[in-house]
Amino acid sequence: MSRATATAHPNIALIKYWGKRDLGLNLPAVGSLSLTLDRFHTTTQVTWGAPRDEVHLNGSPAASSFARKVLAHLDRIDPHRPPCAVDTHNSFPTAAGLASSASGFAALTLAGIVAAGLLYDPIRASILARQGSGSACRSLWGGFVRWHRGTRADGQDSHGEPVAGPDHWDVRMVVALVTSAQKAVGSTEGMIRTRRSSPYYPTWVETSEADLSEGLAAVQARDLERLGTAMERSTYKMHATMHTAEPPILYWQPATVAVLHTVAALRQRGVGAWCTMDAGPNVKILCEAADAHAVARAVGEQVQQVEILGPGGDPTVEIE
Ligand code: 2P0
Repeated sequence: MSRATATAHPNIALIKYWGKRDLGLNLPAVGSLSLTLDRFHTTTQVTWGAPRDEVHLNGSPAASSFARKVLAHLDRIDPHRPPCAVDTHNSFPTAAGLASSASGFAALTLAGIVAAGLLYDPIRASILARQGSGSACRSLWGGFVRWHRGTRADGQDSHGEPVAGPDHWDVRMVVALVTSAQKAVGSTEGMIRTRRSSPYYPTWVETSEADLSEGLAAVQARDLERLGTAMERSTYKMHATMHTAEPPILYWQPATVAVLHTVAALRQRGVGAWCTMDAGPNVKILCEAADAHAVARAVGEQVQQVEILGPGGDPTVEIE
């Protein structure tokens, strides 16, 4: 029996991943760019060689669909593995569009590899994490991370790559929590429906490469207006494909729209702040560290909770 505990941070996409070119291997239709966050984290302990397969989430036995996904992921690490026990905790709401699957599968991959006694190689780990949940392949590093779309059918060239560390640029993500309820349409289902039925989907795929180049250049130049503008464009285009799917997928709540207007008004007054939204109603606002408290105050009345997060570091792992 051996045991390892890993901690990984979620990441928020600045240029979005939406759509799969291969469902089985979780290969994306587009490349993406993210910022790994500090403070929020998933901690996952894997016991390699337990009396039986067992999965706990936030202190309780996990639902069977969640447990199946977790155990299937350990099978990817070693198809001949012994029974394993997994105990995982999120320091923030699970499955509410706050990227818990990203930090979750990154921590599970890292803890699983180390508990199994295998050599840890971040690129190999990123390829594995991607198969658990696409965005997880970006949480194997801190700071700004690019996910290469790749072209190979076996997915070996589709993984994360660190672009700039957390110290490169001291920006903030103000997370405006509209609700911590679990989302009605999961990301995977949403992506499949969008690809199948939205007339805007081909345009989303065709134009994403230009947004990614723009985002990468803006990060290198530490140009917030350039990055914020590209991020909002990528967000609105992604949500346009959801809104035009059949049946439509509308994650936005009234408070989501209220926050979007508040941030646009802040910008009119000269505050550099830009919005992004994922597969859920919460809004994340990118701004300078010096403006974060003013932004949080401006949107605070409109939502349940506001959190200010900065760039986070690499995942960590300990062997017991
Ligand atoms: C992203 N999202 O780039 C995009 C933007 C949501 C909207 O990655 O199906 O949990 O497990 O690969 O990674 C959320 O989807 O989806 C996501 P799967 P994942 O962050």
